[in-house]
Amino acid sequence: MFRFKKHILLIVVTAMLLAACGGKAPASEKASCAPNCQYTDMTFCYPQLGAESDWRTANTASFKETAGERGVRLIFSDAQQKQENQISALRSCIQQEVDVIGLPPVVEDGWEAVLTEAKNAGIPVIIVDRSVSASKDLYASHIGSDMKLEGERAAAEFNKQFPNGAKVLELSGTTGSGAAVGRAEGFRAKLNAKIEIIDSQTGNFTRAEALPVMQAFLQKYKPGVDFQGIFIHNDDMGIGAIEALKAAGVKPGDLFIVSVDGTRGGFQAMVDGWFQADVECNPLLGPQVYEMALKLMNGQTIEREVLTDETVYYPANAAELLPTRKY
Ligand code: GZL
Repeated sequence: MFRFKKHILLIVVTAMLLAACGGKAPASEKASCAPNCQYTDMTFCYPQLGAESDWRTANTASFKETAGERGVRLIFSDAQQKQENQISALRSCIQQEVDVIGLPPVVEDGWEAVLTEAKNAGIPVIIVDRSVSASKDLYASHIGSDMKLEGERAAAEFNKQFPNGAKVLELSGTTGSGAAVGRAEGFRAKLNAKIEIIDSQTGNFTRAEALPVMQAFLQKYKPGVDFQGIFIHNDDMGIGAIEALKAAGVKPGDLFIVSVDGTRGGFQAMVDGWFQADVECNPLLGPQVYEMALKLMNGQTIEREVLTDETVYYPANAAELLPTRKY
C-alpha cells in the first residue's frame, strides 16, 4: 500500500516532467492497477508452516485451489513446522517484491524483525490462522479461529459430563503456538473446579508424536480409574492416541474424549465412539484471505481482526455429516 502511493506520486511527477518534454510516463504495473487491481494482478506469498495434520493439508488446499480459480500468482512454501524456515521464506518473498503476504505463524513469538522488514518494504501482511504476539502495527489484519473459545467449548463438554468432578489428561498442540496456548487457556478458564487436569503433554499436533505421549500416559495412569477423560487439541493427535488406547485394551466410550478441528478423521472417531465431541476449527480460509489481500492492493481498509464462525460437532449426527465434510 505504502509502495503504491510512492509509485503513484513518482508516476505523476514523472508524467508532469515528461509531459513538459512531450514523452510518455513509464508504465508501472503496481500503480496502474490500483484502485482497480484484479486477482490476476496479485502475487501472494504464503509461507505455510508445515503439513503436520489433515487440518493443515486442507488449509494448504484452500489457498492453492482458490489461487488457481482466481488467477492469483501464489508463492507457496512448506516450513516443516520450523519458524526459521518460515522467516527465510518471508525474506525471499520480500526480495521478490510480492504484493501481499499471508503468514500462518507456527508459534506466537519471534516475528517482529521480519514483519518490520515487510512493512519497510511496503508489503502488507495478513496473519492467518494462529496469532502472533508482535505489535498490531506490524501487520494489516489477523483472520482465524478464536482458539480460547475453542478451549472453553471443550471445557463446557466436560462440565456437562462430569458435574461432580473427574480427573482428565490433556494432549496439547505445538508448544508456543497460538492454537495450543489459546485452547489450553480457554479450557482451564471454563473447566468446573471439581475437574482436575492431572497431566498435560504436547503431541505437536501430529499423530506420530501423540502416540508415544499417550503410551507414556497409559504407563502412569490407569484409564477409567486414575483418569476419566482426555482433552486433545486436534483430531490428528486424537487418532494417534486412539492407537495407543486400543493397544492398551481401552474400548470406545470407556473414556470421555473431546477433540478439536472437525476433520473427517475426527468425525470417523465420533462415529466409532471414541470422541464424544469435536470442536470445529475451520481451515478453509483461502477465499476470505485473497479478498482481504485484493482490498489492500486497491488501497481499501480491511477489518483488523476477523474471527471465523464455528460450532461443536457430536456423535449423534456424525455419520450423517461425514460424507459432506470438505476436510
Ligand atoms: C488451528 C491450527 C491447528 C489445528 C491443527 O487453527 O493452527 O494446527 O488445530 C493444525 O490440526 O496442525
